[in-house]
Amino acid sequence: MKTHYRNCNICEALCGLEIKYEGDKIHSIKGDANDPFSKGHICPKALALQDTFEDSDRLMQPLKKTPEGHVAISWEEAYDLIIDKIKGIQQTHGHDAVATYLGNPNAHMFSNQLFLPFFLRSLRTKNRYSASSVDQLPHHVAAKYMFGHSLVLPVPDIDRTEFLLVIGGNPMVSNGSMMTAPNVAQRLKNIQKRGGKIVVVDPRKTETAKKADQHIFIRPGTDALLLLSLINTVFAEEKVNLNHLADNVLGLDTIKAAVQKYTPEYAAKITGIPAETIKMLAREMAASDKAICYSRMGASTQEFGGVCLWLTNVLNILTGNFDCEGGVMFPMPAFDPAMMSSTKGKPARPMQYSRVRKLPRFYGEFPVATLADEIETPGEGQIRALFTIAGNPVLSTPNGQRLEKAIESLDFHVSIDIYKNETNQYADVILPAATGLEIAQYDIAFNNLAVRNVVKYSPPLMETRGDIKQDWEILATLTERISGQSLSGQTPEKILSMGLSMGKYGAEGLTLEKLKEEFPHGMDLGPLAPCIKERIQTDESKIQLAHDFFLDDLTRLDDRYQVSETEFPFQLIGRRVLRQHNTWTHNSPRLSKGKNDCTLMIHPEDAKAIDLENGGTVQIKSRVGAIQVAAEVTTDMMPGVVCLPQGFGSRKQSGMTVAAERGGVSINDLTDEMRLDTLTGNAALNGVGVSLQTVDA
Ligand SMILES: Nc1nc2c(c(=O)[nH]1)N[C@H]1C(S)=C(S)[C@@H](COP(=O)(O)OP(=O)(O)OC[C@H]3O[C@@H](n4cnc5c(=O)[nH]c(N)nc54)[C@H](O)[C@@H]3O)O[C@H]1N2
Ligand SMILES: Nc1nc2c(c(=O)[nH]1)N[C@H]1C(S)=C(S)[C@@H](COP(=O)(O)OP(=O)(O)OC[C@H]3O[C@@H](n4cnc5c(=O)[nH]c(N)nc54)[C@H](O)[C@@H]3O)O[C@H]1N2
Ligand code: SF4
Ligand SMILES: [Mo]
Repeated sequence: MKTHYRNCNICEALCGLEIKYEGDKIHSIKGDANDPFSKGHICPKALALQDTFEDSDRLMQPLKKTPEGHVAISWEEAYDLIIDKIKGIQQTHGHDAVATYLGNPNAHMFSNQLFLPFFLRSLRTKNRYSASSVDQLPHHVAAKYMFGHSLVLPVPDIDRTEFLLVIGGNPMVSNGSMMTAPNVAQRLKNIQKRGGKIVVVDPRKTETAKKADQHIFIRPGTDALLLLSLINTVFAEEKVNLNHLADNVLGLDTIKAAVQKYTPEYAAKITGIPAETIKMLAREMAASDKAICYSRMGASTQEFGGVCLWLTNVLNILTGNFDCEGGVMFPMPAFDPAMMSSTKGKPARPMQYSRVRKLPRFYGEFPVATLADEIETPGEGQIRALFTIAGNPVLSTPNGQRLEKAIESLDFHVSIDIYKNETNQYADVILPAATGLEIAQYDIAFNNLAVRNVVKYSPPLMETRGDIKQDWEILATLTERISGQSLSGQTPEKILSMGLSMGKYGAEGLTLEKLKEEFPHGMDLGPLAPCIKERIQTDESKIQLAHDFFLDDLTRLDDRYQVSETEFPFQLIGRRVLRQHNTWTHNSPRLSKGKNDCTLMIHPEDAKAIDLENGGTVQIKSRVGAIQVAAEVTTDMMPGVVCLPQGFGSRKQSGMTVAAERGGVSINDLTDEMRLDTLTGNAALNGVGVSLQTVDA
């Protein structure tokens, strides 16, 4: 029996694993007690690493679509077919006729992150899309405007804070997001043990809210008002404290004037949070020199995501909790993407807008909520072919049913995935990729979001089965064949090694070789430390507090609350479940057994009003669709708000037999592709207007 150490790459928490194995047989996966960051912690989802490795539903060979369904072909035939079709389509209809969609697992594979840029450049298309615009895009936009780079992202120093205000995040289930913190449950508990306080603002009394000292219900989509009134109070009560940032911020007076009308009394009417509670929160944020306002999915995937993430930063800065211990700080990663791709001097504003709906293009991507428009609408630049790479947008982006039809109508669709899923079920070619234990592991994205500076590299553990290739090898071959240019034997390790040597710790002797040989459990590079001067990349080298880009959006915010959606009296929000990750772990038999998680949570009064009993079937209708599901009547919900999990709804046609058997409904058959944060282009997945009707048994 041998032992292997690596990080779990399923979610953002980076738990160290200790894996016992013999040949290609895995005996056990446990937490690695010697990992300096996770110290032995893991969650049940780590089992998915073994289950996907052993899964007989995994794709084992390239597949080609025929009238009789998908049939296995060789890699050579697959590549020839793809190159021939893609070149043909681009020659006839232009480069933009080919689009790409990158899904979430790309962020968890350093090799994909390093090879995708080559591939994307080779296609020379501006039609790029990804899961970012159904997730964290507002965080990046706020970062670029305020700090000068979309990847210079402030991270909560939760190990030293005394006051944590969580807006729209549920770390007890998600294990933390835009905040890499293995065993976040223990870290939260430690805040309370130190005498600190946790407050959760959420339309549902979540698993995190239940552990917190205080939970505050908020009407979905109104967080911008809450944040404006918090900042208003900080000014009104003369509690602004910039600390060491006094000479490093611009726009203080402008922000003061802008928030003046958003009093707690005004915000109370819209958010449903009493004015006194808002004032208390502002005072608590200002009173502590170790406080954090942390906003996540609930704040970013709504109609004012951009404004929310901007104001979150502003609040942390004005209360003296930015770039300091116990507040929020910038990590200093060993492989530093923000340093390697400095954007100093490049404008923050979008330089282009999408063809059909004129939505902004940030960081080379259009919002995925407009992908269907761009496929369906004829004219120059219409999308006719698509690469989906580790993504399942039919289940994960708004109005999935419309996108499913649009994708089916494409001239050509290529998918690189580990499964036949709901999105690639009609793909002309599906290329099978290695995953999890079969790939080398390093965490470029999440070291840049971690609550401590850490670093770890692990080689692949298992040989891939069947005729599977690594994503990056597939991307490299496609790149070379499309562009006609050689990548000169580049490998992910060569690029990683070079990047490490260019970074801060490289100068102190850290190399990939050293990591491999001396630090199999990973290496702790210390707690986060103030580093504003080294990180800021704005033209003035100062933090921009009050950019017109955000200020102008407040007019849209003011107008928004003049309208109420009466046809759809309830507001739908999403949730994550502890034992599943997005759409793709549902095929793990061990994770998918047990009670039905796919229920509509509803407050007892709302249920009573429509004669709905616990366990009864309810029809949910939105502008875009209708679905039926079992009800879970619970006082955890704010009245008027209902909640469905995301990631469910596996369709029978997919190749995931366990998931399809279990079924469930897709929340994105109800979410509306026309509801967006128009400022950033991020989808407004939360706060969707729906109507409910009890279905007679
Ligand atoms: N309504 C609603 N919708 C949401 C959300 C929500 O909260 N509410 N959450 C959003 C968020 S945060 C996200 S990140 C997105 C996710 O959206 P997507 O990224 O589109 O969805 P995933 O389920 O993560 O899809 C990952 C795909 O990658 C495949 N895969 C897994 N590992 C590998 C690998 O190693 N290589 C390759 N090539 N493929 C692999 C899986 O089989 C799966 O098909 O969903 C978003 N959608
Ligand atoms: N177990 C598990 N863990 C995961 C994932 C998973 O699928 N399963 N997915 C991973 C991914 S891709 C991501 S991005 C992260 C996400 O990590 P989190 O952001 O922590 O996860 P969510 O559960 O989506 O939390 C969003 C919260 O916002 C609340 N909310 C909804 N609307 C509003 C609103 O208008 N205002 C406020 N204040 N709150 C609102 C919801 O009730 C919910 O509790 O989780 C990651 N971790
Ligand atoms: S918390 Fe995330 S990283 Fe840790 S074991 Fe679970 S899925 Fe893996
Ligand atoms: Mo995500």
